[in-house]
Amino acid sequence: MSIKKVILITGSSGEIGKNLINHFNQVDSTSIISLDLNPIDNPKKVEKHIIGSILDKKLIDSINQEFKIDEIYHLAAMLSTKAEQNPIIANEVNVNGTLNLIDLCMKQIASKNSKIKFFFPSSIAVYGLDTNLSEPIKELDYLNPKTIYGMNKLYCEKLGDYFSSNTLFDFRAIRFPGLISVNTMPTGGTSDYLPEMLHSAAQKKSYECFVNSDSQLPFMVMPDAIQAIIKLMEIEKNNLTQSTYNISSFNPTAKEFFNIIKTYYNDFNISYKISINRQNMVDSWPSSVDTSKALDDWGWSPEYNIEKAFNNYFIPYLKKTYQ
Ligand code: AKB
Repeated sequence: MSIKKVILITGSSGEIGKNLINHFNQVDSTSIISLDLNPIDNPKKVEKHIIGSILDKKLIDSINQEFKIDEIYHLAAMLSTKAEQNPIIANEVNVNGTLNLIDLCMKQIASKNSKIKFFFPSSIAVYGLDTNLSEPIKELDYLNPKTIYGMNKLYCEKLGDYFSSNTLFDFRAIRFPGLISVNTMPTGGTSDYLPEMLHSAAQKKSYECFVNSDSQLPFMVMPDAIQAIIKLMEIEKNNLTQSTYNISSFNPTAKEFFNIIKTYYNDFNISYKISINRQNMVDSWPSSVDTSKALDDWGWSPEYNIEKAFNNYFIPYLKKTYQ
């Protein structure tokens, strides 16, 4: 009988977590241990769901005692808008929580003397721009985050590289753009305006947008995000020239996205009530990122451009869900 790969997913009830569990649930050779402050939708999809905090060191230690873990997908985090409202708590969750999971890896390596892979979801928030730039931003450019969330994510990237001096600790990270999912809604993010807009239209509601109509960020659909995580984690380490990569697919302004939605939901209306704090965050992030290193090192490119996203992903699902 083949031995199953044991993976631990933190933040398993979040947007990426839910979709990652759905992916691994289709993979027979994987045993999922999930950890979140909240219950998960379908406990049958995982070997064991643990309700608890990544800050609970006793809980993390009990996980270390109970399981021999092969991979960790550490998705638990406080996103940018909520983090900016609670910077001290955000730092505790986003940094010390991550350190607790890295410490778990060190203990796992010490006890089983075998490799452990660690996936870390970084963010475009690690970039800090004072003016809007049209050229795509590369991984080493403008690493001057203006938000606590971006600072947290950049520091955790550095922690991953630091602990990789232990060659059995295999740290890999993606700087996610805004993500749009049909089956989940974001909470506490700043890029939430596009998914919120789309879901409002699908529910025949108007939408009050918290950033101005010219706001422009890189985005991608959730299926591409999940496939990118899998692809990055499966590629042989010697193909990678760095630990952290940009990925993205499309970058419409809020107005452009609204205009496309309008072609499917012609009664949909939008208004703007700008949140200056959230506008400042969006304005400090790049409108586009250079994804060539992900293509060169691990062959990644998005399956969904914005046209395919609407025609093959958003509309078929949303029209069926909100008939
Ligand atoms: C957020 O808005 O905080 C996240 C992100 C872009 O990292 N969605």
